[in-house]
Amino acid sequence: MRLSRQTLDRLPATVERPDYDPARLAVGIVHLGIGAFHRAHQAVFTDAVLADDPSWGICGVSLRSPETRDALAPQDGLYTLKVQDGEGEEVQVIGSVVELLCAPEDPEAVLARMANPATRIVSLTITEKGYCHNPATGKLDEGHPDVVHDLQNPARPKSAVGFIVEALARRASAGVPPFTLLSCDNLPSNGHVLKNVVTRFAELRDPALANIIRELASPSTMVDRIVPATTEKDRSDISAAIGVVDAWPIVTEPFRQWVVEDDFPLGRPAWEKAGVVFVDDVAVFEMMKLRLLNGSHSTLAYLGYLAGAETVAEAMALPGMEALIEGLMVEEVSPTLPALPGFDLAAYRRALLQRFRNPALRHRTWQIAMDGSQKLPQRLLGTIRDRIAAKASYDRLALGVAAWMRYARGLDEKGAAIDVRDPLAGRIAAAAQPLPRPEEIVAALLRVTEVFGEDLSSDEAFRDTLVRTLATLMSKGAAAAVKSFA
Ligand code: CS2
Repeated sequence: MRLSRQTLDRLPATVERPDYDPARLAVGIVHLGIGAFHRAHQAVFTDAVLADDPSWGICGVSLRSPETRDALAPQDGLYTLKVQDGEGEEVQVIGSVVELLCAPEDPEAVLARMANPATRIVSLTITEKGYCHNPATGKLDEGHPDVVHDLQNPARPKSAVGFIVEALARRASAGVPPFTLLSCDNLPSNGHVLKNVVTRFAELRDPALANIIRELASPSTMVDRIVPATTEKDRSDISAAIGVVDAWPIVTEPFRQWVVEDDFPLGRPAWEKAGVVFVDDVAVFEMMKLRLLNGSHSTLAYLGYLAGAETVAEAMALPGMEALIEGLMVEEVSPTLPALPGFDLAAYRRALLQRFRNPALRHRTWQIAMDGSQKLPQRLLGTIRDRIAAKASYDRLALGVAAWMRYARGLDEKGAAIDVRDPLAGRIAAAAQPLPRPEEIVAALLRVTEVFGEDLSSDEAFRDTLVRTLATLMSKGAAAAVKSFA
């Protein structure tokens, strides 16, 4: 038997379930990129306030594969959320996703849903690379194959940007006001980045449309919850625990945070009742989270992977790693953060270390290592720029970057191939793999200016620091390099 509206009544009493009738929900939000993160974060905050207003149900769109739709549509969009740490677990069924669409199969259905006047918010978790932008400059990559395709085929788009602009064009011609755009990806000023790429794309299509888009609301957000990819074991354990089959449950940690700029001309769910924090400017929160959490995460991922740690918790247990990460946060990142009056930064950092240690989450270093070329700029390189400007040291940050270079080259410490997933993987491996010497590898990778920007690409002191760090990493190995911080 499958989890569905029909079987909700059969769930054990310990399983929390929707406090509203899922059959009465209507779609008010279209979410592009219905992956695990959305389902553990925005969909959960929304689920908590639907009893007040059932018009904010979510239509979840996959831009690539039909897997999520295939798993959840037979379950009426319902799925289980298992929240766990070393101390215990809670199990809840989430009902906020009411419709599932797979864009490549039926782009027209997605556009119709986005153009529908009842859709007032279009939110996104499409990962960094989904923005088709140059990570160093934040500008639309006009040569991106999906951008080129979508400009030529506006009614059958592939990219999120293409879908958004076509849907806005249809709304404009029908006299329907634009929806609010809500980026929930780990990019600094994600609302601005999104609006910039969308506006530029519209300019290339039709300047009149670009003028309309310039006026739309695209608040920035800071999102936070650690959500590892679901495993087969999660599926079978959770299905056994709830007594019906759930084809795609989600496992996550207790911590969750969502800070949002309050700019929703067509309204929004009463998310504040679920703990969402509304602010005028999210930039400081975003910088803090991207640099402290995600910067540490990427450092843990590359060094941990190279040293043979499969999960973040295992990487944290490597001798010296905790001291390295704590030092990175305290000595090198925190001094670059603007003041946040009344905010206890030390407690935030302590909580991060504890979250990274969570033994109940099997968060693979390989998963976080993905798409490094898109992540490095906002996680480590911006911090390094600030440290250079302040004439301050950045040895631990450089170790994170050198570990990325070592990893992205595509050969592990035993010379075996690494399954590097990154839009630039081919180019990076072609440039760096044939080269044996650290100075050559660093020089080759610094030429990737969409990662390093023109400034860092040509900064000699930065280059020398990386060469020195990569040389140590290559001669001693990652485990020993980490151990030296013990
Ligand atoms: C991680 C993030 O996969 C990654 O790159 O660093 O997904 C991280 O778990 C989230 O940003 C936590 O909020």
